Amino acid sequence: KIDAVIFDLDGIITDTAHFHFLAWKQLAEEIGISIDEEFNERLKGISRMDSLELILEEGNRQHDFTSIEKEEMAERKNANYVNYLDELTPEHVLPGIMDLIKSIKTDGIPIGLASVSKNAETVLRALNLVEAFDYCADASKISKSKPDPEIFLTACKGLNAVPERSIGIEDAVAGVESIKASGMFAVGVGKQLSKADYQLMSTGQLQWEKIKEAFNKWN
Ligand code: B16
Ligand code: MG
Repeated sequence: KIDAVIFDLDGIITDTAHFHFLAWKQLAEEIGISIDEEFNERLKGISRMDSLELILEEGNRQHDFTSIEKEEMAERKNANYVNYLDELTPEHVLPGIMDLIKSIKTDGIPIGLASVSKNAETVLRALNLVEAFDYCADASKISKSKPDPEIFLTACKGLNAVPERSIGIEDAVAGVESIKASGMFAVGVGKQLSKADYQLMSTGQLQWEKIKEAFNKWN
């Protein structure tokens, strides 16, 4: 029996991971730090302030700014990111996701969201997907971002689901670690995710029957 399926947002439901990258890249360039897509893998699933710290470390500038300046930089990045969100429409739901959600619902299994993004609700609204989720963990009430299991455990709790009987779907290294630390079955979409219990290269390959099969073997 599967209690719940819990989705990550950025990079799984839609490609906002790319918008986060563009916004961080611009901010980093403003302070003379250059970041590439490979470095960006480390920012996925990491909270806004923790992401900024990683970027400052990358440029060896972690001691150059006051906390007020850091807050201001994080706000600037967010304003830039939110601008990109204006372009988001239901067409930007990633391939395979709508069918997957439909199949899970047909089986009567509750669906949750485990995103540490404070913009998660705005994103779901733009995608017209608010109704699809039975429970969304509130990022503003989470004290530790991924790889800590807090966000996935909160989503499980909200759905009355036992983690060991639930499935988490993630595109980030820190996200897969968070799922595994919670005790759930981890579906990883993308490279560098060998810690996942079931790994695919793109959301278009997500098939509910195959995921169930893998979960049953693991369980
Ligand atoms: P915000 P997820 C995460 O969302 C993103 O992967 C990460 O890149 C971002 O920094 C974080 O949310 C915080 O987002 O600045 O919008 O609050 O992967 O947990 O859905
Ligand atoms: Mg993600």
